[in-house]
Amino acid sequence: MGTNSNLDEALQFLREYDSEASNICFRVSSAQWAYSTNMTDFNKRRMIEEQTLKEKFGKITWRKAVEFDWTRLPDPIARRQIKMLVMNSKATLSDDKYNEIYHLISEMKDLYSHARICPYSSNPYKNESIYCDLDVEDAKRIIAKSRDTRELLHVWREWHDRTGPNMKNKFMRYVELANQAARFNGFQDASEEMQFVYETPDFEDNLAQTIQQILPLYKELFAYVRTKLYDKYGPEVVRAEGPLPAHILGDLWAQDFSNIHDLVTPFPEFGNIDATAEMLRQGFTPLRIFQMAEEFYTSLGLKPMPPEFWRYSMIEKPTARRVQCTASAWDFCNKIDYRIKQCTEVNMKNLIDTHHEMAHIEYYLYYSDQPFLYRDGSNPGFHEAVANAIILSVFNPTHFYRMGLSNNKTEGYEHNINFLMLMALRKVAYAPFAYIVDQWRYQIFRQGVMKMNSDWWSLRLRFQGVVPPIPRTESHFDAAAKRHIPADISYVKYYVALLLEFQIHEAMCSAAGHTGPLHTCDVYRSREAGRVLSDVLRVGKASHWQNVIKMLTRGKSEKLSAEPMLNYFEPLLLWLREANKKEPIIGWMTNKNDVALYQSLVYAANANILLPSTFSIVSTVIFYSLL
Ligand code: X8Z
Ligand code: ZN
Repeated sequence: MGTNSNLDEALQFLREYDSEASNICFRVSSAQWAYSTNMTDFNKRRMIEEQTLKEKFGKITWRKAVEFDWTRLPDPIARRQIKMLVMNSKATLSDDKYNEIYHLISEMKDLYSHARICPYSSNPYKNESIYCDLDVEDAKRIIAKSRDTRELLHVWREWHDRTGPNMKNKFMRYVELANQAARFNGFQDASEEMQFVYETPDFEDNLAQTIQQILPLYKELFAYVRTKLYDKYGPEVVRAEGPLPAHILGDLWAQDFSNIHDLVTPFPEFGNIDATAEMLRQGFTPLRIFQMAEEFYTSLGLKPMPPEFWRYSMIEKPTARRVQCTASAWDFCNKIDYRIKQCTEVNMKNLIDTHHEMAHIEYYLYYSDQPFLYRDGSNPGFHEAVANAIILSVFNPTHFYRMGLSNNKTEGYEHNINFLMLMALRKVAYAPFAYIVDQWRYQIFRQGVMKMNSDWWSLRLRFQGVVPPIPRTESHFDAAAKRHIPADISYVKYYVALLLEFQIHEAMCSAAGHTGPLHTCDVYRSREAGRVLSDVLRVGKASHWQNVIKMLTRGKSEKLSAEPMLNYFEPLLLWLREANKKEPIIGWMTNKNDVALYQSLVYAANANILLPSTFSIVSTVIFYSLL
């Protein structure tokens, strides 16, 4: 850190930074947009050139920022902004190492995105030529739809074997460099640095408390799902009181169980929420879906989409050129240009996704008057939280009824329980996964890379009750089967977002004067709810996120809380308790075979001796890192 504490110079530096950073952000976004909506080699080259310029700018900015001693700047706004720039940690590395870590991340990302797997063949001896060209989307689709456990196992194994092991060495070097960069910045290691953006010393404790609050509900859900899967697949695949194997939960990472909702729906004869048929019957178009989403926001008194949005957004898949179809919302950083890119099809999922993406645009519009560094969510979870909080109102039988998309109010008890079950398979099932991904990363940064795979599965078993479907060793690297690990993208923000989503929903519902169960609340047309939301959006990152929660909860709390989420699922919890009455174990009983599936090295309890394990010797000499 430097010694300059002259406020005028700091303010001048920040003014220049603001205009240059906005300008560079505009150029990079424009080049990225050009490529994403027209994937030519030329556009790709231009995009890479602009991104390289941005990286250089980042490094130059950091050099200027460290000349200041931010701790002694008298103005809190300038102090916080300069601190944010200085703590852009990787820039502290030497040029060689800085380039090396970015190169490693880009290589790992390439390995992940180019991973391809072979399709399942029920008869491997049949002489047919097999093209091993299935990508992650194909793998996800098969795991979601197939109910053939041999096919599920094949796809699960292929995906995990063709991603992690190729990246393991690169990842270990990346851990070393990330830790070095963090230490240069005065952190103990990269885990401390990853948490720095949350500006809260007890952040990890706050998270640990919330997951403990959620786990009883998760365990009820888990026990119920296990019984249904046991009925479907039998004792060969599912142990009656044990954890569940990761390949039969309908998701490649076992993070979201909603793809198996057909197997677990409490009252199948009552069906579930689905507006697609009605949308088609009414002749919906992509444009009408966008107009409906905009009307949702203006009904809350929020801003309409600006003219540039309607002129330049890509709301349908073009036929004449290759585009990236993943839905996304764009801020071009010039206070004029905001766009959505989405290959909209007329169905309920796209209706929901459009509302979600447009919430991001509302956020951009509301914080556009903040300085560049504060044009962001209050913490990294806020953007997703706000967008998903809106979805809790929109993806809701009450809302569909009000919008003329369902013809009866589907008020009955059974409908409600079916709906809450679907939501729980998405949200409650996701909680422990979202929590452990960065718990694992923190552990690796702190304790080293010696037993990365068994650390991963220890957490999976402890918090999710999930085990690998086949034995794994340290030659595997199963965490890297999830894109965010090779791509160096923090994950705890999704856990934070999950909690906040319900906190925001509850606050808006209470402002709207909603009475009755939280899951039936739809804030459509409530100006009061809109005011609560716009107050959050306007702040951007200018204030500590705990102040924003305080504002949201009218001073009642400044913490992340699981209470609103538990409140939302309360009727389901009561139903699950009843449904699970005969279950001897709510949750899962772990035995030594579960642990033996992934502990390739067992640790002698009485000494630091590492013994190679076989499945038979795993016995009392192991100490379990389990609950
Ligand atoms: O990674 C994503 C988005 C990009 S921000 C596609 N999500 C997490 C995931 O896929 O694991 C959205 C939900 C959680
Ligand atoms: Zn989003």
